[in-house]
Amino acid sequence: MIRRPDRRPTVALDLPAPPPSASDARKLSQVRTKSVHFEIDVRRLAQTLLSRANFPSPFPRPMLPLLVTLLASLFLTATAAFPAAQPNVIVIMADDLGFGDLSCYGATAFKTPHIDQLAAEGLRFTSGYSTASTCTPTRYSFLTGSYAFRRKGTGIAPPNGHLVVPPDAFTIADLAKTAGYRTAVIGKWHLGLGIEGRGPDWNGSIKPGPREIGFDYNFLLPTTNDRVPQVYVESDRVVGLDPNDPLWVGDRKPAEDHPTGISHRTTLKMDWSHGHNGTIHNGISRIGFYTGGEAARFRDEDLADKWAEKSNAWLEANRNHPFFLFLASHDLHVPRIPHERFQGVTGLGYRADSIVQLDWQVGELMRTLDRLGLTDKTLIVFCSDNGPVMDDGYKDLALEKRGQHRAGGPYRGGKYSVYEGGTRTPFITHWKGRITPGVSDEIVSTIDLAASLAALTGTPLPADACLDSFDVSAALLGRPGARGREHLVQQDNGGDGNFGFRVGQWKLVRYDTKSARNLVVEQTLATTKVPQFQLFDLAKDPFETTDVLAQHPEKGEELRGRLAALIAAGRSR
Ligand code: NG6
Ligand code: CA
Repeated sequence: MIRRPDRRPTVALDLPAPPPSASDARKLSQVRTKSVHFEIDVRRLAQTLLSRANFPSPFPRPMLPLLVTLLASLFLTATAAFPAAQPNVIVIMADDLGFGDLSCYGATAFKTPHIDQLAAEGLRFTSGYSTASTCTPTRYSFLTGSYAFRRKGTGIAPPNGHLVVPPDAFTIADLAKTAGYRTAVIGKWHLGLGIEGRGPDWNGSIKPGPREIGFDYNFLLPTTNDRVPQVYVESDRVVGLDPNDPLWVGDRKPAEDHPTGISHRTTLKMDWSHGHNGTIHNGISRIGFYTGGEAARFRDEDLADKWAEKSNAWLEANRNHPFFLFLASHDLHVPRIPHERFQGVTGLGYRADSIVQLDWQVGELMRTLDRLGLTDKTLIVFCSDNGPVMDDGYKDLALEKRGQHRAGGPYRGGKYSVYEGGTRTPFITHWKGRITPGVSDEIVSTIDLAASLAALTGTPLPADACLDSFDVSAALLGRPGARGREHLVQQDNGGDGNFGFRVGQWKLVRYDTKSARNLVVEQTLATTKVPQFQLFDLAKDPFETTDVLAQHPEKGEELRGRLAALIAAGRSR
């Protein structure tokens, strides 16, 4: 049975803590103040100690729970003045950001000073991974703690796609709520909305969505900005929609004379290179078609400012309460249209300009946390949803203007591939006063944030949820001797039997399709033939150039067997 918390959105006011009840531990885990948070730990600790202690008790057994509660309450009264050990948590997920795309990860062609500061004051991981090499499966596994390849239909979500996280799944947002946090997602969603078979009801109540899977608040770009429609969804409604101008979204041209990227190509402000030739909005043609909702449509240029505005407002409103914020930037996904003030700042084209915009946004967030006095109470995890791509469908000169910049850094392959560059991405943790600054080589993945948050907050994970999420919290905080994952599965968009399987220095690459997409990032997007199985020694060959399967057949067999068993088992935790 999956245990789910109360998903009713919590209000923005600080409510007084209800009195503790010995009979309902679940209720206790949902109460709303930091001081009571702390009491959950004390209660659990006291219970554990009492149950383990082998001393003769002067009290009859049935009285023990009451005694525990009394002790806990006394202890609580005595310690309520101390701050809770549990941090606020902000996960900043960038889009298509490669390992080599930040100056703290070796980029030299431009600077990312705010993210560099985050890394300099925190922990910079050299083996931090997104779980998949495309967006939807990484986000699915981040939220559910289970590998996306275990569930059909978790590949890149289409414009009218339904919510791919089952509403009865236990998510990281549920976990945070169970621990008493307020929860929000702001930014790119791309996990579908609405029920299966119907998708989002754009003109009505868009449910289920984030609020049905554990988030109190959401302000979203529904899919990606190269997909229609260009509108925000707040709670369960399209923002600013005029009921007299309903929004229609579809995958067929609605009328013969509907202007598209094909019929009106010469009018576009950014031309497409493949796909992306449907409805035109803001001079850019998209994947899919839509009409109406004119008043609700946004400009691509304003997305980052909107995320900053909304996240600042939400942080302000929840400053006195534990919070969990999933801040999902759209930078640097296509169409890469940074705000006018960032256009041209790097001289490397809009792809790099969008990285500078992302860096600005991180700076804004840090400034807000400082202003609200929350920097030392907040764990920030900065990560990406997949590796880099140059030409992802628009002629934005990413390739032509890149100069010496290598988006994948020292790794081969990018977005869509299971080579290291597809998922080994920037990964930084920051918690002022708690994390000793440094660099970590431990293996951590975005899928581990659920189990790690459970450990950090002292909240038990239901046994049948978060099936592939490991508690790497000690590694995330850089505790001496702490270990990350022992093994890691990398996947592409899913469904085709393509996997990377890393165990320490060894990496098995399995391509059941025998073809790899985006193996070479610095060229027009292409597919390359590859053997079904390859083995690489990442310690000697981080770029995965020399297949050593023939030299180490037993290692290859071992990893093939382990990967197959792990897939068949349905879980790895
Ligand atoms: C692909 C799109 C690509 C991008 C990707 C999703 C085409 C030809 N390509 O299908 O442009 O949108 O989906 O990217 O349509 S992701 O980062 O959200 O996974
Ligand atoms: Ca992405």
